[in-house]
Amino acid sequence: MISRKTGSSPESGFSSQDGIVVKYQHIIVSVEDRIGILRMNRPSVFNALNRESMEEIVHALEAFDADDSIFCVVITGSDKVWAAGADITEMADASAIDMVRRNQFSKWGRIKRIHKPMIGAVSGYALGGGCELAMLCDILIASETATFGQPEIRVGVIPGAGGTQRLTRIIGKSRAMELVLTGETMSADEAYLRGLVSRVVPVEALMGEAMALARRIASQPPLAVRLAKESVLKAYETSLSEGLEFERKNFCLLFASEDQKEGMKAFGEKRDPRWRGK
Ligand code: CO8
Repeated sequence: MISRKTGSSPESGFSSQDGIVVKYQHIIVSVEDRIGILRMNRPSVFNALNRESMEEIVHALEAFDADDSIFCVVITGSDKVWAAGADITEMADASAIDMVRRNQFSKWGRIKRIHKPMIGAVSGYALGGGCELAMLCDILIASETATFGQPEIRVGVIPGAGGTQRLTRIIGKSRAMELVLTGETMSADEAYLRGLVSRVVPVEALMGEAMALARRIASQPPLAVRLAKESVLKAYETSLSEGLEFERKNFCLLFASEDQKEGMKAFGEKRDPRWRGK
């Protein structure tokens, strides 16, 4: 169980069901209106993602995913920065073998397996690993100050957690190539025009917009939300005919749910459906 929000201040601890409290150092988690909120919080280094913070992020997301009372997740940073990339100081002296043995990439793979919808509310810098983390979210909302980029080339490497693949699929080869080869950044407006984010809002409206969207998703039938997310993500990983087959099977599967019966019955009775997640 994620510790519940009391009053208006978020909590930074994680309580397991047997009462053990795990304190997070680099993130703040809270729960509000059935939405799990994860805020990256390493301000002194622009939320640079070191191994500990990645451990915490994955731990919190998996805990949200396992908690039946949580229906949607919002990930955010501060007004100034989402995350300025992997922690360069932690990697600077590493050998290739160190990097292989650290096996950090398995954490990123675990984020991809989260079933609940993840909305990224991005303000300020989303660079390198920060941009890659943003692209693991299902929906991105940006503030007007959001800046996206893969500047790894400027520190002698290339993106390592999906940047060359996901950015290219989202914004197209030519512009992705420019960003990856020059390390230059893209504004929030450009990110919107190229389909990386679904809307751009003033900084002060960012969390309100993300939470309102999360609430709208949380009010939908959870099984259908889960299979809809899986089906949309499949579009990135497979051929059209395999994706259509996958979608069709998920569509048929939902006819085994009580929520499908309730949803269609409520439509006929001209009333709001009561979802049970079954
Ligand atoms: N790692 C470590 N520290 C960082 C990072 C980072 N990525 N980014 C910023 N910081 C630190 C700075 O060192 C500085 O610390 P201090 O005050 O102690 O000197 C503090 O944050 C503030 O930074 P700046 O003084 O540079 O602030 P500016 O406003 O001048 O600039 C920038 C902000 C533009 C964000 C600038 O800090 C910057 O360019 N940062 C690096 C961006 C970058 O190159 N990111 C890519 C990193 S490599 C990567 O992400 C690879 C991912 C691979 C997957 C991960 C698997 C391991």
